[in-house]
Amino acid sequence: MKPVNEFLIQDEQVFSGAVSCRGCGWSLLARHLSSILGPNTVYVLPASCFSIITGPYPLNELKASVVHTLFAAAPATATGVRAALDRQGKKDTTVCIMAGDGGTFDIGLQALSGAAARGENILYVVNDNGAYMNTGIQTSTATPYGAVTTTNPGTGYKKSWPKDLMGIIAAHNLPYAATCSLAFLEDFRAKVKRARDTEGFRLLMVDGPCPPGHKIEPGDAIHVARLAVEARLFPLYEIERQHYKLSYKPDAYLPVEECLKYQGRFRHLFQEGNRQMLEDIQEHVDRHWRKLEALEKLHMEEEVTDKKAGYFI
Ligand SMILES: Cc1ncc(C[n+]2csc(CCOP(=O)(O)OP(=O)(O)O)c2C)c(N)n1
Ligand SMILES: [Mg+2]
Repeated sequence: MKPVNEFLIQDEQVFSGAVSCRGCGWSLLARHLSSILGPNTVYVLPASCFSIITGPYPLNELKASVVHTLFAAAPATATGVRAALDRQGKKDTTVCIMAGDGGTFDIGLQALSGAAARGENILYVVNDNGAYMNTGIQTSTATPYGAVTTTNPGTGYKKSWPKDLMGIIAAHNLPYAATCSLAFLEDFRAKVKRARDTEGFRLLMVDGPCPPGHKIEPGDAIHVARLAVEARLFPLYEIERQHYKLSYKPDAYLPVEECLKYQGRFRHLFQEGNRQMLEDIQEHVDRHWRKLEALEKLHMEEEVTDKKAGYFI
């Protein structure tokens, strides 16, 4: 028989009393991630909300070792940590970066690309909450089209599409990369396990609920995260050496507005005269989904051909 709560964490790797906001994705992410990675892990943290949440010693949240580093430098720092551990023969210690979207899509992108291209044996986890939340909700290149932030206020809402980080990552030919949602914990935990057990540079991108930044009720955080997946705003998929595989295909077609309407950062989209923007977002989302489906199909066709040719035997 399955336990009543199959996600009940037996061996907590975080201390109680996190200083995160109510409904913040960072704490839930850290709790589940660390429960799988275990104590034999070194976390490398560039500046983000999580630097504050995990805190300086002795106020640390994570029970494992933590290295706080510069905004732009987490993959370079992690490279050094990895090399030092390997030199000491500690090859089974996991090195895990936990970074925000600002530290990943923008400021740390060059270091990320370098470490990924070198194939460093590092797990990179990015909590994509769609803005520089820790310093007061400034726009990043992950901020969704149409969102209001403090640097895109009022009618100056963001008018460009977010960067396709996963596309950039796929181009690095990584052994494993995946998108994850805290509303789909079983899927998230399975991907963390797979990433943990893969050698080389791995990346997990997690949709990060942020009640103050997204202007949602803390109690709605997971519900909104679930709607983002159901509406295909945040599709769940895995990429293995440029081969895409969708992890979840929603049964019903849920319009994007069913998710956006809960978030105050999109409130203006529902005002008179702004209907076209909602349609533009829907079209963008539909096109991206079709692209993912096409990439998945390509992968399946290649696999059939490869099997016929005997490559996988
Ligand atoms: C070089 C540098 N510039 C600016 C900052 C200030 N700063 C600290 S955290 C942060 C926001 C980080 O945003 P993100 O990476 O998205 O993580 P989040 O706070 O949203 O979790 C900024 C701008 C800094 N620490 N270092
Ligand atoms: Mg952020």
